[in-house]
Amino acid sequence: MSSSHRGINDNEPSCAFSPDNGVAAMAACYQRFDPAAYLQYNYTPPRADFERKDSIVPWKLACLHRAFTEGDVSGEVLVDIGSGPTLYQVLSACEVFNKVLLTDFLEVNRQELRRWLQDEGGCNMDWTPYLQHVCKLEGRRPSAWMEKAAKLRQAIADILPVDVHSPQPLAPDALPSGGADCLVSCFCLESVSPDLPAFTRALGHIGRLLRPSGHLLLIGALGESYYFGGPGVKIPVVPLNEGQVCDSLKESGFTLIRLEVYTLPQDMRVGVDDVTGVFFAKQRITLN
Ligand code: U87
Repeated sequence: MSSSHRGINDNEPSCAFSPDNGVAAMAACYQRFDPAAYLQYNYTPPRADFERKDSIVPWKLACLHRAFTEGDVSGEVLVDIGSGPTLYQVLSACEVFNKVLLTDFLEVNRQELRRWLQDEGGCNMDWTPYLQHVCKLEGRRPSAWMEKAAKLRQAIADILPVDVHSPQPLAPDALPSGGADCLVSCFCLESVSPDLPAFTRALGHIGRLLRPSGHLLLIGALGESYYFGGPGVKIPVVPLNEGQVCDSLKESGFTLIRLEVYTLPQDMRVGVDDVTGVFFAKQRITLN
C-alpha cells in the first residue's frame, strides 16, 4: 500500500510490545508520539475535507452536533477523555456545557492544547475551518467562528492528565463529588489498550467518572490494528467490531441509545493506519 505521508512504511515493526505487561508497553509506545505529525496525518484533507460529505471529520462533527442538540444531553460539567492535540470533539459541546475539561496522557498534547487556549500563537493546527463548519451546522454564519472560539476558551476550565487504565483516571479533586454530567472520548480507548479486556476495563474506569445516568459519547476505530503516531511511531490498536463495542458497553454498565457506523472510502485510507470503519456510540451510564 503506497503511503502518501513521508517517513511512513507500514511494514515498520510496531513499537516493542510484550503482552505480559501490555499497559506499560503501550505507555512506552506513546513516548514517541508526535502531535504535529499526528495532526497532519488525521486532521488535514482528505480526512478533514469540509467540501466532502463522505470525509471522516465532517462525519464525526455531524454526529457530535446531533448528539448535543437533540435535547437529552445537558448539565454543567463535560470531560473529554484522551483529547490528544485536538479540539474538534468539543466544538458543539461548548455551546451546551459551561465547564469543559480536556485531558490527555501526554504533556506534549496538553501543551499543544494550552497553546491554543492561551491564544499566544505557536499552535500546530489552525482550527478556524473546524469552527466555521460547526457554526454552519448550528445554522449560524461561518463568520461567527470567532464567537465560538471565545465561547470555547471561556468553557475550557482545565487541561488535565488522565490514565484510563487507572481505576481513578483523573486526580481525585478534578471533578465535583457527584461526578461529571457528560463524557466525550474519541479514538482513545482502543488506541491505548493492549487487548479487548483492557479496553472493557478502561470503559468501566471512565464510566465511574459519570453521575448516575450521565451520558457518554464515544467515537472509535473499527477493524484497526495499528496507526502511526509520528514518522516510524507504529502504535498497536485493539481491532474492534460493532458487536464487541456493544458487548463492552453493556458489560461496563452503559445503556446504548444509538450506534452509527462510517465505512472509510478508499481515498480515506492514506497509509497512516489500517482502520476500516469509525463508530459513534451514544449511551448513558445505568449501573454506577
Ligand atoms: C483524537 N482524541 O484525535 N489514558 O480524536 C488516556 C491515553 C493513554 C492512557 C495514550 C488516538 C488517535 C487515533 C484524539 C486523540 C486520540 N488518540 C492518549 C487515530 C488512530 C484512527 C484515527 C485516529 C485519529 C494519547 C483520527 C482519525 C482516525 C492520544 C490519545 C489517542 N487511527 N489517554 N493510558 N495513553 N493516551 O496521548 O492523545 O490517547 Cl479520523 Cl480514523
